[in-house]
Amino acid sequence: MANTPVSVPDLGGIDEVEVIEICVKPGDNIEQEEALIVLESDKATMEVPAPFSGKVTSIKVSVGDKVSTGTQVAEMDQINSEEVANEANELQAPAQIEEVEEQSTVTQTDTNEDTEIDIIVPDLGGIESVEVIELSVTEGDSFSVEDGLLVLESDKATMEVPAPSDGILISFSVKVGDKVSEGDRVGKMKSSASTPASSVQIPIAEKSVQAPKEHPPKTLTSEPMVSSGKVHAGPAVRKLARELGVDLAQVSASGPRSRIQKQDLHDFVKQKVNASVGTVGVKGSDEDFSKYGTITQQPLNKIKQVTARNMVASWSTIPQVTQFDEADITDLEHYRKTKMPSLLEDGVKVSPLAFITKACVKALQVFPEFNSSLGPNADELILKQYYNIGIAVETPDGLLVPVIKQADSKGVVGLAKESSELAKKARDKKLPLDAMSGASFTISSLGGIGGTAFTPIVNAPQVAILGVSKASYKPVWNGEAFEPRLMLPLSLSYDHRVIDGAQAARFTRYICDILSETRHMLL
Ligand code: CAO
Repeated sequence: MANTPVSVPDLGGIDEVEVIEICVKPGDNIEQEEALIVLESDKATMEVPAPFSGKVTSIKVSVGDKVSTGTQVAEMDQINSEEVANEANELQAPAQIEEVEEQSTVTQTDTNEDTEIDIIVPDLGGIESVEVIELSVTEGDSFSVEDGLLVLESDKATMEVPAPSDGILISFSVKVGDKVSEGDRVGKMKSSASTPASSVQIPIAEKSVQAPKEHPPKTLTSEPMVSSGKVHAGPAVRKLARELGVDLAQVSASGPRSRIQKQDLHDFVKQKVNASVGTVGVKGSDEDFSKYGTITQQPLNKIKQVTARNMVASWSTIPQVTQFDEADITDLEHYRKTKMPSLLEDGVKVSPLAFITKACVKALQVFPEFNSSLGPNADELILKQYYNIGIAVETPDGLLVPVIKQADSKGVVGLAKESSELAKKARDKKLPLDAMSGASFTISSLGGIGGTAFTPIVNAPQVAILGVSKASYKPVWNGEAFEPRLMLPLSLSYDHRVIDGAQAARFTRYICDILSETRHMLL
């Protein structure tokens, strides 16, 4: 049926309530029972749910409007109008809308000042049992009359049980998650008000128990991260918050009387997701490039996606600096080319990489903090007594980093063989997972390709990575003349939380010195 009016259900005696949230907009398709608007009285919040599944055609109220039983709040088109034609005349929201009366009761056990009184669940307006969703104060907290002591929630309504007088909480006898019913005793408080005789039911809405404020109310909002009675949110928002695992105490409220709206929750989650994108995800562009010209799309394989995530995580969490230097490898290259076998078995060559790996191990032994990781709270350094060197390998599917384990126990030829085998396995997709774990330092060599320098990204949780570029002859002043020397560019990126610039310069220089003196390599 088209444009069926939806009205405020029976408010159980309350004259007027305020519209505090509009949860839908015209054109929205919603399910039966989904909230259309949220209403609030002084102490209770309730949703007006959709009486049937259908399309919202108009909203008749605005946030801040006062409405009463029977006020029309929206119009909806029913999805299957034939089935419900008979219901057309009675489209007030269904009876399960729980209105929570503003009546809470206390049972007083003494008439003196500072007397102990029980905190009792008030009239729940016909609802049998509700859940305790917040204990808003803790033992010893002082509060003022009307401050929320605990929050109860049914499927569709949330209510605070307010303090019947100024007082101090002695204890709660319930915990969050407990189900309670009208009349249940949920705790004890010490009242500082002079109140009527024992066993009198005191409607909280009546301010008859107001007393001089001997105990200044505790500012609950000053307690960090604790869900408190100062968090105001409707049942739909609370439900969504629970589903998303969001602590409402952390969400800024934009609604009237500091009430958290659904949009606030969405904004909060969006903000968190964006903030954590660096550690958990990779964000691309949502721009439509096809408006500028022809495009094709190519899915990224798993290796590239994982690499992207790791890079983003490292880049966004580690303050990285790159130190550049050059090693004179003229003599080393002469040695390699004349003294090393040109080909080992299976066509394996001893490339400069094997010497660089050996030099790195020696440097790591002298500068142990480069062979470390930061502890979980970033307040301690975990120094590794093993030297497992990751070698970045380019494969058709992307970058893989197999690890030469116990590189300190291997000679140059052994290192050359192993890195060559690992690179082959990586390219043949035969690398077992454990061959890529446990590295304590990484080398990324682009020396076989070209380039003068680059800034590799630290392979977290390691703290440093050595980039190697292509060696080239350069004129070097020997004190008397320029000499052509083969210079190898090195780029060391490091975690500046762990390593100081001076240490990085010394470490890189040390590697250069080792590579410059062939005899080091023969040890
Ligand atoms: N300077 C000059 N020449 C170099 C050199 C250097 N720094 N490093 C290697 N070479 C030479 C080698 O001697 C070899 O020459 P010959 O064929 O004449 O002997 C040639 O370049 C090719 O070497 P290579 O690249 O096949 O072998 P490698 O041992 O140097 O490197 C590996 C092996 C696996 C590191 C390499 O193949 C590779 O995949 N590199 C890419 C790594 C990468 O993508 N890094 C970027 C990651 S982002 O940080």
